[in-house]
Amino acid sequence: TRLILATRNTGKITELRAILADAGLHHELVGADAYPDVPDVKETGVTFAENALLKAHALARATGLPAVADDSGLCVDVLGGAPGIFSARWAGAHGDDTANLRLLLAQLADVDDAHRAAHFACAAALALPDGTDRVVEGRLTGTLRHTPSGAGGFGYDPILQPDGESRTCAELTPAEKNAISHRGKAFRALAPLVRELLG
Ligand code: ITT
Repeated sequence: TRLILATRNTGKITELRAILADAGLHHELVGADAYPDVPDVKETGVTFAENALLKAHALARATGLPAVADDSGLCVDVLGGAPGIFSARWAGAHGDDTANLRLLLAQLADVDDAHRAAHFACAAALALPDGTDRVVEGRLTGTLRHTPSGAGGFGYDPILQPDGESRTCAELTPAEKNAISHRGKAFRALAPLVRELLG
């Protein structure tokens, strides 16, 4: 069966292909870019789960095929959970990872190491054309560095150092990141639900 990945974020797509294959899902995975006529859904939800479901349902409805979506972000304790669901457009323009990271570091410039706790969160949603859905979440906790380090991954990876690690997420190999990441946890939990509903 064909399974739509309801995202245009290439960093997510690369990770999802590896995570879903490792979880034993062998569907033909097609990114949202394969359906250019389907307009992007407005992410009007107030939680990661709501937004992931909105994205999955929009693609499933428009294509008539099952769709999975990822809504994710970085939640910083000292900022009351921000940027959270606004992580992709924290500095204004949607998806400007460099500007988002730079603004966040500026906002945290005076925050000492003891108060730089944060976590990545990911909601993984599955929607079928008939409206059936499932959603699960995963987290990766850590602390935020003062300066970026590493060239792997995407987004805020160069500043998040997972608990128990001496490297940032951007310094981990892709397999190391997927083994502990919010996205890895969420989609490994979603995989059996996909299998149950799609076979
Ligand atoms: P789609 O809606 O098309 O999936 P998007 O990039 O707009 O793509 P989100 O609204 O879920 O997706 O925003 C996620 C943002 O959170 C992303 O832009 C990153 O800045 C950040 N983020 C999510 N997962 C991350 C990860 O594993 N490492 C670093 N940053 C991450």
